[in-house]
Amino acid sequence: MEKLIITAAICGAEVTKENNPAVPYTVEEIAREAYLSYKAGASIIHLHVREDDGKPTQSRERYQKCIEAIKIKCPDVIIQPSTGGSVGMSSKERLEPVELAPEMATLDCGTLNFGGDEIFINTENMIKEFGTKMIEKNVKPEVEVFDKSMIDMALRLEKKGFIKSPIHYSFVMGVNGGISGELRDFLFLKESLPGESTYSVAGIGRYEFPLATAAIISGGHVRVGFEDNTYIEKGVLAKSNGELVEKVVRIAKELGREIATPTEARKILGLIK
Ligand code: KMH
Ligand code: ZN
Repeated sequence: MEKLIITAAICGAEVTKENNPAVPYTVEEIAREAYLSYKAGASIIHLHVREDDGKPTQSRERYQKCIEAIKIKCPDVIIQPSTGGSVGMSSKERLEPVELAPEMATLDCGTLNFGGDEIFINTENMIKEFGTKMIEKNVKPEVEVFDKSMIDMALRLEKKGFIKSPIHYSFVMGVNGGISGELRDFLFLKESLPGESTYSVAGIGRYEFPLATAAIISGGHVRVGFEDNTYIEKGVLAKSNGELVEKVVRIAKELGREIATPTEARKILGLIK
């Protein structure tokens, strides 16, 4: 089996310091959380950024500052900005970090309810626009899958030339409005992928570690972090994103799966030959 790529989603756009005081907002806090994750074994940082007061932003300048600060502490880590941003942002805003030509960025492949009255909008034309921009900037997309239909959309757009193959997917499972975090649904997603694909699994809340374990034993990759879950175990807040990554490393070691370095992750994802 390939080595395990661990992605740390350190910040997100929805989780706050009220959920867990260790959620990073400032450039320094974001760089520190990235470093603790990297030191623990993460090779990819899935990055959202905030203003100092915690307000989510897609500002290119803020991303630039955070990326520079992360690179000082983690020179070889893969940085994957979000183009999802937060619910309600325009396409133009969301695409801002792609202008920096990062190695990777997320590509959300469908619209879904996001709890209450929130709708996370990703129309077909938006996905085409985002895919085209990523091809132009030579950015590898990570296709975010909140439901099975998003795999089908990515495959249609791959055929039409808006997404390059092989596609790397991230199954984000257990969002209120998306597919559940049950094992049956994970197997359904995984078995729907063409053979050359790679995929990572992010379980929301209590699904984080059970789905990480399922991904480890089935040859997938894993995402953990405060964006998805702030608890290290039931009722106990994690002290840092690093602590969540350490737990995945422990599970992987017990199950005989080695952890990929950033260079190994680049090879697995086709970022380098
Ligand atoms: N914050 C969510 C609305 C992504 O990073 O591409 C979208 C999200 C997905 O987090
Ligand atoms: Zn995200």
